[in-house]
Amino acid sequence: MLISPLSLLALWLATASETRAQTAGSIVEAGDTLVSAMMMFLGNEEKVYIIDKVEGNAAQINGHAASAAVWDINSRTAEVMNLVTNAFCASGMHLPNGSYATFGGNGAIGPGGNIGSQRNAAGSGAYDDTYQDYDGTKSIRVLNPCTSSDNFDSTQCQWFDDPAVLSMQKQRWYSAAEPMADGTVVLIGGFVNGGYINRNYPNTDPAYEGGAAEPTYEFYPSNGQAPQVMQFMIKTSGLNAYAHTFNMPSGKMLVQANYSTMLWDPKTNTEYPLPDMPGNVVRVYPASGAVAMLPLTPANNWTPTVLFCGGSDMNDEQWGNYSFPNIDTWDYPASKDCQRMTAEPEDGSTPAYEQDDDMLEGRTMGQFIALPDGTMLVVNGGINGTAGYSTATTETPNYGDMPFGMSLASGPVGTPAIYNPNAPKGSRWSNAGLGTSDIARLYHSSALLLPDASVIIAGSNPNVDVNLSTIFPTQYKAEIFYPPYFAAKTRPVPSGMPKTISYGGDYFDITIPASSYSGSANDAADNTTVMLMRPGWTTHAMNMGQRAMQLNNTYTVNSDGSIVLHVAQAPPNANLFQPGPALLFVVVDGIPSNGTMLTVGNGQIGTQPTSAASTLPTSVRLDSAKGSGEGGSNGGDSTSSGSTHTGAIIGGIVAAIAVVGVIGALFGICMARRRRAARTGTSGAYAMSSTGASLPLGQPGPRTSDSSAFMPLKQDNSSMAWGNQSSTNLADHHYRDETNSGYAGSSYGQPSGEYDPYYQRR
Ligand SMILES: [Cu+2]
Repeated sequence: MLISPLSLLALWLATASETRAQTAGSIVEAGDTLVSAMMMFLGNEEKVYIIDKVEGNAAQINGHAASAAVWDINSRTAEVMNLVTNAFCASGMHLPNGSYATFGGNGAIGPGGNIGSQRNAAGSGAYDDTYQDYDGTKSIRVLNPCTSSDNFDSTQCQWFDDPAVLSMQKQRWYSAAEPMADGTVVLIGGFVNGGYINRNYPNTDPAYEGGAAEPTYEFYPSNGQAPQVMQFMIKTSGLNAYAHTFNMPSGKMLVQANYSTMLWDPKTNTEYPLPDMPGNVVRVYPASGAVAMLPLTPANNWTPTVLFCGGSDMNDEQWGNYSFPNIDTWDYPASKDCQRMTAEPEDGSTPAYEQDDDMLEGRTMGQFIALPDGTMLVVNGGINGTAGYSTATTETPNYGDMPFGMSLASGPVGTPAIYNPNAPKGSRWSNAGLGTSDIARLYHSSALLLPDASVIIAGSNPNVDVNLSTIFPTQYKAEIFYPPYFAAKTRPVPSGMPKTISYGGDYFDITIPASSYSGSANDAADNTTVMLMRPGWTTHAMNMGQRAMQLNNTYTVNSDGSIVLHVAQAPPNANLFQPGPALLFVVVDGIPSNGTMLTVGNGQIGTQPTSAASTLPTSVRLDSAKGSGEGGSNGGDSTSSGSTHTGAIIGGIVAAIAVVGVIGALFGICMARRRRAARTGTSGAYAMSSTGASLPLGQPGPRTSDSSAFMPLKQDNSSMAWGNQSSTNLADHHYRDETNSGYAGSSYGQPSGEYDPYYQRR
């Protein structure tokens, strides 16, 4: 029987979603996000939620440009969602019950990033008639993640976004967000309305900048306390937005901004200075270093160490002010410096920065993704410049002379790199076997660990509004990066994964069948880890709340080759891994299972129940037991990439692919031509490389946007958008939890669940 090549092509296309090659080290395109992915978070095992700033996205919802979407992991397709306030450069965090909240943003804006057509008394945008967005500077937006079995049109599956009901006490743009042990989120600092860096120059009012800076912190849910000034925000004035904040075992927070570092007690507002950042490398926005906590493991007794890599060592004057930098940042190399900080050393020694291996290349806007094999992936960013966008710098006052359009960075780095925290110094970084993307991921890009242990990479728009023709355009394409462990022929398929993890208490059992590994069962059991992974809330090269924690375990090897893992609960200190959603992976010989979404803690805001650390039975070995899985696992060797792990179905259509090979080849040629055209076309060329070294620095590219339409979102105090913000636009009756004086738990929140507007309706 003859089957036409076209029908075979149709068959191949129809089954393509189940036959995706998952080649270790590769980066593959993964559909469109509909809105540019300035922010993402993993809602559950099916859905990634995406938020953009308000801009002129073609995708519409309710008669206006959409600024939010939900992306389905299996189908790699997105659907728009409705947000009504402008989440431009907000922060975000999970809540203990698995909901997510995003905090603050910008005023209402219209086309070209101009202030919305209807203004607040202070002159910022209250609403815009075209984009139909509202002021988001105080917004608290809450989402309860849903799955395909839910009705996405129901209120419970949509964003709650009503500042008249739920809002912060202060306007915050680029605030930090970090949860305490009881799940209460601390919101720290920010700009009032926006800008390049958070100061005027000269800097005569480092606390408030005439009303443009917000040096206070507050809590969500509110404890009723008025926002308090954090002195550290004044000390670090200018470069203090999106401060890096990590809760420490004591409940103090490690806070890093500008050149400064401290431990801070959020309950008493007490500051404990730590050493300055060596080399005066700035890691916060817009230097935007890659910063993350290293995995918490039994070997380090779950002692947090934070790794700071890249950013910029531009000097104080070069940084400029609210309007723009004083220098042409795109010519200034980003830092490759890495430093470790253990702020609360186990041995009680004095905390100090420790020089770590340089990255393979300098990066601004590089981003760390903790992987379940215990390594740290860095993706995205550029080799020169900073985050942010502008129509001018002091050195280049005319927009038409800016070589990369509004982008203040250049030299996008398309090749990821992997840092192994346990490798000897001098050998911690590698990009061997890792592919290179030709999609620039600069300002407003993002990345996130997915349940199958791959990584979604999306976003990038260093432009004030949607611009599809400039050199670094608004980007809607998502990509998936497959880490080296995708070279494994067999992935573990554990059973008995729990739905909750407590702080201390009885251990639980997870079974690994013999088919999940090859070789000696004893060896496999010895090389198995159970990893609790929180992908976090990603925006601006950060994953707020990201954590990786190895749970203690012992094991029993059975004669049939199955391995029963006896797994401890999380250590009995909720400061280490704050309550809320996480993925649980079983990792055998460096090869992770799929992650199971679960809840750490009791799902409530409030003091978390703790018990004594789990007591584990002694391991039982059996020399004769062996695995029956297909061999050739990569054993965690990150250099052995290049082989392919695919679903079984792919073999069945090999013949079909062979028959359509000619068609495919023709298709491939067309695509290659189009890609070449895209790279070398009139929209301006840049070369992606692993180092970005071949970039045509200073080479002007044409641009199409109308600079006269651009109004910087932030200005110095001469701008009418500034002055003391009276915040008349938003209800001053910000959200407060109910008073419950009888509750003896946390003084920072109430256990009612009312912090989450969805809670009582679920
Ligand atoms: Cu931003």
